[in-house]
Amino acid sequence: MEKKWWKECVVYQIYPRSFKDSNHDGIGDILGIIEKIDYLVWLGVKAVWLNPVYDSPNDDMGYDIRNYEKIMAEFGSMADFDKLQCELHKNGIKLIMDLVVNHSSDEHHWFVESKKSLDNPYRDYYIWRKGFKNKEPNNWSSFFTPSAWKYDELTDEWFLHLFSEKQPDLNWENPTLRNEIYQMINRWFDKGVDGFRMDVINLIAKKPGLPNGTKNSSDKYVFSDEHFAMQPKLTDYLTEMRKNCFENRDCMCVGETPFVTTQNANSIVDSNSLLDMIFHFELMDIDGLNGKWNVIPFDILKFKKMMISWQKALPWNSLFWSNHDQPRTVSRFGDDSSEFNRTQSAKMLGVCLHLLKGTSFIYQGEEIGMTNVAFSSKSEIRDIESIQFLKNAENGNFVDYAWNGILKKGRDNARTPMQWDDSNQAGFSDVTPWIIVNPNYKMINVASQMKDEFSVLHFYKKLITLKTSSNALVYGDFETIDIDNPDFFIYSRQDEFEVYYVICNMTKIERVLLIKEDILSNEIVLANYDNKSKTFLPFETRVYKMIKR
Ligand code: TEU
Ligand code: CA
Repeated sequence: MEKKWWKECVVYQIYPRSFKDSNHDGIGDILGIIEKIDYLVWLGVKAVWLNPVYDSPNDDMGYDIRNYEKIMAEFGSMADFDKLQCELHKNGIKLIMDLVVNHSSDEHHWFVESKKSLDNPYRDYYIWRKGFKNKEPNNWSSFFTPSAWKYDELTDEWFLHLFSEKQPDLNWENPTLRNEIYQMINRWFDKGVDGFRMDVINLIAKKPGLPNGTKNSSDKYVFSDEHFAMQPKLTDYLTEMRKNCFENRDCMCVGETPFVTTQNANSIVDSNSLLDMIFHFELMDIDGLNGKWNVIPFDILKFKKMMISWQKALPWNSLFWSNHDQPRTVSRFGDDSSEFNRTQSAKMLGVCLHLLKGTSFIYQGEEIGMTNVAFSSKSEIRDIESIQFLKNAENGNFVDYAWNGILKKGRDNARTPMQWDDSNQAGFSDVTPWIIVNPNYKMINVASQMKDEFSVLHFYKKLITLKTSSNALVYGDFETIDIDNPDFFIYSRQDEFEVYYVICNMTKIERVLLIKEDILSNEIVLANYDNKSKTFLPFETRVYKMIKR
């Protein structure tokens, strides 16, 4: 297997708005990130992915970009950015930027122009259509709103937006637009960034003719990913982008790709090497039935089979439990009902996922086991997806259901400030922040865990060191053991010199391990209990190492 720096590092995801506020306005910023570089170095991460830091009216917290080459004023200046990049590089940390090119903000000058007239040179940068019998051009619904179309009176046409009304989709069929995007990407590379996480990149090609969706076609609006995800044209665009931007650069590109499957992932990653790796959504969708809000219990066997199928399907995977769009890992997949279970399950989950084969992404706060937030009213919610969902719920009379869903799955769970210490506002800021601090910050924070060698934080540091210092854990083969065991996830990673055995009791109950392999006589290199017996305690995990002779 080809060696690459991005296979050998753990990536730390920073949501800048909620990481550290340096200038007392309650909003995290770039200078705040710089203050915390020592922490990143201590933790052992070798790359940082920043959520969008570009100029934006923040309808969708930076995923609606007004200017791709200007820094959001609340976050600082381009000089601050340059300083951050320089400081990170000095400390051996790569910088991965977010690339949001399925859509822009409606305040981007391209769209401001595009709206002006049918013959404006920028008209074709976006997807405009005549109405169908005075209604939307088709029945597509969007991620955030009932219809994916918005009417514009001036030219009597509608524009497509797969996300909010302030996020019009860019028209990738237009070669001039594509070229502008490639040049913009190259200017960021010329500044020195090391790669991109590409937002919903598999949605950029839409099916020609934009046909009506057919799922539940009795509904007025239909979610029609069959017409906008993984379309044939996508590989053409990615091939062109790779040629123009990524080829001959030592960079990393990871595509965020909803709806991708183990069957079709190979068309955009791997042999065609269009993308280095992808974020698929199968793990994120595992506890939802027909959509994220209908929450069903986490099924361990289903989880194992799914992870194994991805390990087998692709030579290289991305590994993540959470991100800025998802609830907190320990609340969702572990157990946050007691301090003991929170700590043990957070450690077990860390081992269980991050020692698989692939590049690990750790979302800020995961390393201290931050939890979901007990929001108490609508006024505390900031996320456009949750706000729109509540609005629909009010109209449709299902507010209790919606609120329950938001507490469990809402994106704001991941967006409350990083909990640095037990001082006011968790050491994030000294004024009231843009979103509430999780009230549990006095108990769960970086400072207290730094002092406790048995904390989740110290465990994560060891886990990161273990993973990144072992060839077998980076490049080694993956095999499962006792695949049908409903309680344990057991696998091995090995190269020609070493074998690692990873054993996780994924349940909150003591379990006896019955397997024919003799694993337990090997050396333990990482564990969350001091225990060597066959009886695994609640959420117990052990990593064994065997030297081959
Ligand atoms: O997310 C894409 C995406 O598929 C999400 O909308 C996801 O389905 C949703 O968050 C689950 O609730 C990316 C960004 O990560 C997200 O923050 C943006 O809102 C979205 O794209 C639009 O840019
Ligand atoms: Ca600030």
